[in-house]
Amino acid sequence: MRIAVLGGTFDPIHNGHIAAARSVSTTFKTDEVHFVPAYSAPHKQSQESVSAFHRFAMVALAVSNVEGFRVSSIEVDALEKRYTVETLTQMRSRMPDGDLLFILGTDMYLEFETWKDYRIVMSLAHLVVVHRPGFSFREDLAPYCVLKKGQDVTLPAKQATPSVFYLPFVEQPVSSTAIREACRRGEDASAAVPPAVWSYISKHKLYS
Ligand code: DND
Repeated sequence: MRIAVLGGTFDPIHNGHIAAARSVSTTFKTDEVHFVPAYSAPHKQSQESVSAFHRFAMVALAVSNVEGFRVSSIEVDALEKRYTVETLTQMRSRMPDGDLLFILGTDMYLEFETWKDYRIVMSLAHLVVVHRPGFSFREDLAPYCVLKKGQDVTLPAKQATPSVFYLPFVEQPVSSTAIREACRRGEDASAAVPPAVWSYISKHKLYS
């Protein structure tokens, strides 16, 4: 079993998240991609704009008709802040032998050594860093492998040494912040999110 995990605040989930997950899924031939909405993001001082309930619901709507994509309640069920190291430890205990990959954008990788027990995170899962426009890939943290689109990838058999893969070909300029701001201005941001998510945002007037 090979599972890729995309953790996020998803406030809201958008087409950039979906496209990044698709690229990882295709490149690594994953069996499943698990989207893990945070109950409360560990690194953000301010509160999320909308509740974990709404953010979870939007992720569920976005992935429900995509083969191999799942939404995981592992963090929202905790009803408190969860660190990625805790989430991956829990996932690893349920799947001791499979391949676990953790997806993050270049923006998050830039501050990765500030994450709780980041070295342990790297021993629990292969890191897959996807390019996020405006944020360069850092080369100083760990050995890494830059992948080309369509390249065949062999994962190291054991997690003895941390492995970091970089996908430079993901090119999605969309952001949750821009979507929230557009909604606040009363603009149409429907092109940036899956249709079911836009209907949900509109129905519940989430960011207006
Ligand atoms: P975000 O708040 O950045 O999520 O959180 C990302 C994950 O990092 C969550 O699972 C957090 O729990 C975890 N984290 C952060 C800090 C500290 C710790 C853990 C810790 O354990 O100490 P967003 O919803 O904003 O984004 C989700 C992911 O998608 C991120 O990795 C982001 O970089 C990426 N992304 C894009 N990638 C490519 N193109 C785009 C993207 N927009 C977001 N346009």
